[in-house]
Amino acid sequence: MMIGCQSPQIEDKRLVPVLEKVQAGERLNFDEGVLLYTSPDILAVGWMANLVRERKNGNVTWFNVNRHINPTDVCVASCRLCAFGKKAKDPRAYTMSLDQVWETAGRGWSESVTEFHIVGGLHPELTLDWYCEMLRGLKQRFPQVHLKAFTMVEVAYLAQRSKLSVRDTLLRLREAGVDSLPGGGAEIFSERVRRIICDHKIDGKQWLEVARTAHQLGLKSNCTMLYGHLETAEDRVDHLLQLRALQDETGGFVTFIPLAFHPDHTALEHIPKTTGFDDIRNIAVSRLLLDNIPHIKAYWVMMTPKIAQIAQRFGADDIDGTVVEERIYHDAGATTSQSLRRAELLRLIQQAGRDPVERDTLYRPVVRNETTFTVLV
Ligand code: V47
Repeated sequence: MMIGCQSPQIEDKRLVPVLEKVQAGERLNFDEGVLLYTSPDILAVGWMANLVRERKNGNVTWFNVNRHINPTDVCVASCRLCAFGKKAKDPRAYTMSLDQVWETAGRGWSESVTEFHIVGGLHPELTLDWYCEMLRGLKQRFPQVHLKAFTMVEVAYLAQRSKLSVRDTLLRLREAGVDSLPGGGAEIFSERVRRIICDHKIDGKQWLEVARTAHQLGLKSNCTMLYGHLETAEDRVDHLLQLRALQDETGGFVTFIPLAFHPDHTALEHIPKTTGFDDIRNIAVSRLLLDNIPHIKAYWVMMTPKIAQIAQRFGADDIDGTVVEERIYHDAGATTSQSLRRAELLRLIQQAGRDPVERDTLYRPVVRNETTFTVLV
């Protein structure tokens, strides 16, 4: 039977009008978003998300061969949600030298990395010039690797420290080698919640404004939402609809990544961890609400490879990459491994009945022979 002609078993009859809209390709509204978050009928919600996922991405699940680099965990902000950031005088804090950054980058090389994902704390002393030198050094040593670097929060902080506009800061970073921006730091846009979980960070409006400026300069970015802390279903829907509105304007978001809050070693340690049901639901609802963002990523480090695999049937079309070395989630108690080999990613995707396609950061297929890779443009 053709996709789109089928109908799921719907136990929660309130979802019938939503199903009709999804089948007709119509945009869902705020109340429908809240219903999707509160209905116990996860199979119906997942069925709809899978329909949209297959319309947009067919049977493909994307993955990449990447490496995370976190140059420093020193951070002037003390966000309650975070276990990664440390004060400069904390004996556990670290800051890499430029040579250490370049050496770290080279360590994942045997897997022929196509992307470096570079984020870190808001360091009170590292300058924009230092970061630009870091980027230039990476480009010089690894010219074929895409640099996905600096969250909107880091860009805003670097701009403020260097007394430049966000636009000029982004221009400097792009000139030094930034190819696109990762999606972190968005957390949840609700001011009420943001005041509690990350009151030292830029607010939601500023996050969106930095993203808007990046997109206007032609830099693509990802976007995220942190869930599973103090937010309500309404806060989640509001967050997703604000991302959707900006995407209507700029078209600059490539992937959305829902991020489950990991409470260990944070000031919010008393909050229980998210459940598998919640993780799967966030994938599905984001696929349904974000009708204009091409990809939904099930980040295996955060949700475990097992849930990320199941998510491929509930709206996700991406599983992230090899990662190699992850600190932000592991500092907050993640028990997943630090890296997955390419072969393991292939096995996970294939056993979910999907066709794995290796991509570069901007979703161009990567073709490999034994020693090199080619990006199909
Ligand atoms: O920016 C911080 C969040 C983000 C915690 O763009 C926490 O492709 C949960 O943004 N529990 C980092 N989350 C991860 C991230 C990301 C990951 C994979 C791919 C991409 C991409 C982006 O994690 C942070 C913050 O929003 N975070 N602390 C915590 N305790």
